[in-house]
Amino acid sequence: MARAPHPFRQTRRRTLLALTATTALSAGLLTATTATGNAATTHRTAGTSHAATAGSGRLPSTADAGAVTLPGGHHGRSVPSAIRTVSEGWSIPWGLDWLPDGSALITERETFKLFRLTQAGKRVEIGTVPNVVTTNGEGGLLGLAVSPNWKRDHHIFLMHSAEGDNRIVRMTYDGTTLGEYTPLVTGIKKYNYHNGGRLRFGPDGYLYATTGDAFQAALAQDKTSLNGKILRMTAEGKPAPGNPYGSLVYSIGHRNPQGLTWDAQGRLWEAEFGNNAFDELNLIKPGKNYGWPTCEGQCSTPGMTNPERQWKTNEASPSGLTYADGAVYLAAQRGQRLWRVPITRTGTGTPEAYYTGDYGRLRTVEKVPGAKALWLTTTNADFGGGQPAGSDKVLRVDLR
Ligand SMILES: [Ca+2]
Repeated sequence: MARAPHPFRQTRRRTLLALTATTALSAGLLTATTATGNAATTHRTAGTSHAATAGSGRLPSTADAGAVTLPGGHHGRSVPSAIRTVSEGWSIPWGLDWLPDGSALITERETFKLFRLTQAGKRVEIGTVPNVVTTNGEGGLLGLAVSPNWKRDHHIFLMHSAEGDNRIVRMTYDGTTLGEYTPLVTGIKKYNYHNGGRLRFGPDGYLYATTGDAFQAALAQDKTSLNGKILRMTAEGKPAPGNPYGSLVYSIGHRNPQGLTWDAQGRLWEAEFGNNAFDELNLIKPGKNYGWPTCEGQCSTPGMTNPERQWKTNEASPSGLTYADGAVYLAAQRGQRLWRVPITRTGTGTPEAYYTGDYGRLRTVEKVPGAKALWLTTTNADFGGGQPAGSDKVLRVDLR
């Protein structure tokens, strides 16, 4: 798509928030104009680094004027207002999910360890996940999901690279000890790169997983392959009822997806790494084909579903994705920023970037349960960041 210099200079976001019904019309023009735009401006607010970038990869398919015109004033209005370090001394923290007491379980990709971290920042090492191997790239110990029934079953779910495959396994964690290891889905092809790896329980109670194409792009279009897909399964690793092909496969045509989240309407959003042109934010529907490798970003090939948003890879390269208070947040690695994308009734509003360059590469972002806040992890100790082991952090972002 064309990327001509943008004529609109975005002023402070509060100006946008104060738009009246009358000026909402011009806001619509704003977002329409950004369809051909690029970075508009960068500004800093007191206490918080806040780089606002308008017009990254706006796609002309949805009416995102709704981002500033929805009634009630409750939709998508909070923004990052403060950031602080919760915990230091991490090495590529990757999977993160919450226990009922508000503490988090966190995996480290290359140490294969599982930790528990309280909201107050107390870290306890729980143990090492067995059978994990590094891929000297993007594999290792990846996603983590806590059973929705954890108080009863003490189950946690992990996705990792093993000697011969990538796999999804179940373990027990009773609050103290890591126990029984049960493979649920094996035989997902692995490679140094493109291993996907996010795990998430959906509002329907089923477990979703993202798998990469393992550097074999054609697998993404092969409905019988587990690679380059979003998978949906029962807690036993069986195809969830209603899956489009009667298998684990939920959607196809993905390259290296690592972000999954559901919005307030229960819609599934996904973030994935593009190759060298465009990263994507997709609205996922069962049985749809998201294009890779025929398309990277938006295209007009029949049968392919276009992304809702796309970014140049140096602006994003998104891993984690989470929904909070009317927006999705993408943790960008190469882009070294946190993207906030308003979610509207019909699509997305204009993305804004926060903390650009301030914390290096970002990996995982998760909404803190019961709080208007996010936890955000860095991934500077990976091969892309080149920082020593122990140099990563867990950060807390307050929304206001
Ligand atoms: Ca795509």
